[in-house]
Amino acid sequence: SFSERTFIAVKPDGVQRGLVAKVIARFEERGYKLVGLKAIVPSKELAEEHYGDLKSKPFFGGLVDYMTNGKAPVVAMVWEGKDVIRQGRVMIGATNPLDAAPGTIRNSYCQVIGRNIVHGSDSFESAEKEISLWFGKAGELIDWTSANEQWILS
Ligand code: YYY
Ligand code: MG
Repeated sequence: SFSERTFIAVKPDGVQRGLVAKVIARFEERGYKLVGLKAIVPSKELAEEHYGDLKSKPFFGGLVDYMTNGKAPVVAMVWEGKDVIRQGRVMIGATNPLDAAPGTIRNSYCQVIGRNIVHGSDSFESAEKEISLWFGKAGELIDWTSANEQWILS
């Protein structure tokens, strides 16, 4: 059956607040498959490329600093499954936590836009770009078969 991959990251505020497991649980419990995971303090270059489409925004400098200053790492992940790019965005909720629907990650754990704890790719194109940016090295993503798949997908 058709499946796709998305890039999901717990940002440094989420790591600092001990919310890594909560974020992972949402994706794991829905039956999505974890194919890549690492804790990383991204370089400035990586963060600037990741948020490249926001370069002209007034918050860009602060955003890059918060992602890269090493007060906590980013927990970077790739999740695979049906419609996971769009579903991941729905599960995460609106960029501004005050607009995020009840039950979403940002509604459950956040109050302000600049500390919204989690990132998710917003399209197939950004998923491709972000996965290769954060997991570009050979062997960092694992192809494996979940024994649960037949119960989740058939
Ligand atoms: O994809 P998403 O994270 O929901 O929002 P983006 O519009 O891509 O912005 C990325 C990131 O930038 C957002 O999660 C918080 C931060 N940000 C901000 O600090 N202030 C804004 N007005 C807009 C976004
Ligand atoms: Mg975005």
